[in-house]
Amino acid sequence: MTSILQNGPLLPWLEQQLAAVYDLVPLHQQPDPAAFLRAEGGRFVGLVSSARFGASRSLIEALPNLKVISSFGVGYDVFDLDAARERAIPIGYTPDVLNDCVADTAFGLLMDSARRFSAADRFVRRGDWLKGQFPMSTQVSGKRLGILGLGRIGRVVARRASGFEMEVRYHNRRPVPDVPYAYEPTLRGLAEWADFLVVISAGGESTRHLVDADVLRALGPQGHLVNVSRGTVVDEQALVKALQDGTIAGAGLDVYEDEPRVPPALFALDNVVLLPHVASATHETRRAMAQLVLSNLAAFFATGRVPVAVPHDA
Ligand code: NAP
Ligand code: 8YV
Repeated sequence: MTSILQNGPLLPWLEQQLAAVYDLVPLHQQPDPAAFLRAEGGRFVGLVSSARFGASRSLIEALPNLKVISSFGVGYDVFDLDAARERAIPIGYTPDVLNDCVADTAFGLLMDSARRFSAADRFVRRGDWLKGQFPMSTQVSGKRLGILGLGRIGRVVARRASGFEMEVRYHNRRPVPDVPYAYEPTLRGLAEWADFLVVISAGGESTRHLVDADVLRALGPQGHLVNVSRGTVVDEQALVKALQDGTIAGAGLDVYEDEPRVPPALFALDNVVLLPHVASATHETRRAMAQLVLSNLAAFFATGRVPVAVPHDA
């Protein structure tokens, strides 16, 4: 049986499917993972991991016979791509199948931040409706939507916006051909123009703290920020301050800089909606992601190729 190392917990259904076909060993269940890797690292030809747990250089180097990695998730910011490339190890991942649910979540957070549904729910539960009216909120339809990262998911967010008659502009490093949305060459310019700024770029070093205090000032006191990308893209301390002092009106967050730790200062604020990184977490999407993890591995062992792999130049 082919030996596959598992880094971090996965969907139970996926773990069962993997264990039925491979000699699957969960590293996180070993009493001393480092000692286990020293003793047994040579046994594994495959590594299965996720956008949450990734694979560090030291893990990849501890597996001298590793030939393939298969990840549950589309973000690859927690994988050491150089370490994998040096040994020509392909990294399977799960793009596209999660676009709809992540875009839906972005739009849900946008609606919630503007219309204050979560805050209104808390108001009703506290019994405050018996004492008076909930304050008015902000209209979404017909407004301006800025998208940081018009990639696979960003384009679906833009399509959702057309149902709300919103005008869409975006910022990437490069303009995207064949889209009907205006390109803003700077993120600051996009934030200045937008009523809502949705962050759905890639994570990693190249996007670290792109949304900083200056960008939040440009978004302004009527503006709302939504982040479904990675916590690292937003300077979290600057965001907390901007929400506290009214530099921006509100925010909807699915991701944080140090998950699962959320800055406690945010718990006290009524103008921020906090989700625990669940944008892709529906039964349908998670099953489709799991299928891709399996089919990427199966194809590699049958043909030597991973059909859906992180691009070589990523
Ligand atoms: P994608 O198709 O690769 O799109 C990424 C976009 O980010 C591209 O438009 C890219 O444009 C832009 N970008 C990358 N670096 C940039 C930079 N330095 N400055 C400005 N724009 C930059 O990826 P996707 O499939 O849409 O996924 C996007 C990300 O969403 C993933 O990487 C992941 O981190 C996150 N995600 C989160 C969840 C969740 O559960 N919250 C779920 C799925 C995905 P250029 O290359 O032209 O700059
Ligand atoms: C993952 C994600 O489900 O795909 C990504 O990049 O962030 C989520 O869809 C989550 O990180 C678990 O791996």
